[in-house]
Amino acid sequence: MQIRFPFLLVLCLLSAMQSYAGSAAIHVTEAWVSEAPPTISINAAYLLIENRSDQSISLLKVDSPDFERIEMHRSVLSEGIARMQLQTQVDIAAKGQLQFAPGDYHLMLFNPHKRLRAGDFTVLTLYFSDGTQIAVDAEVKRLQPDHSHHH
Ligand SMILES: [Cu+2]
Repeated sequence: MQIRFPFLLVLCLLSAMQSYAGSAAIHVTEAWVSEAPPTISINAAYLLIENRSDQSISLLKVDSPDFERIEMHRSVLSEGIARMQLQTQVDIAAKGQLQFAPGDYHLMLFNPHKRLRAGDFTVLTLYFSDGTQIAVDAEVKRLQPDHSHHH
């Protein structure tokens, strides 16, 4: 923060942020979901998790009312072939951040209850090891054609 607010005002701002995001320590931003082709019942989702606390925190589970099941994956290159590894938890270091992005960590969203098109929104709820739950709105966006083969 560039400007020095009076202390009480800062406290008010902090508590407002806390009630909005569910946690002062963990911030989840840039959430979006890739639009799936009409015949595919799997979407991928990406987001940025920031851990502002002094302790490492693990992401344990993600769910959404619009999907039957969500898995945490990481894409790794082995012998020239991109493979996905299921992650039972994803650690975010103290004062660190983790970017979920195409070709790296991502969420796999299975069996949408309705077809989601670009411009739609869904809610992703993230469950962390410290008990924090954070729900974020994720916009559905079209992937660029040259990224559509990542699975
Ligand atoms: Cu995957």
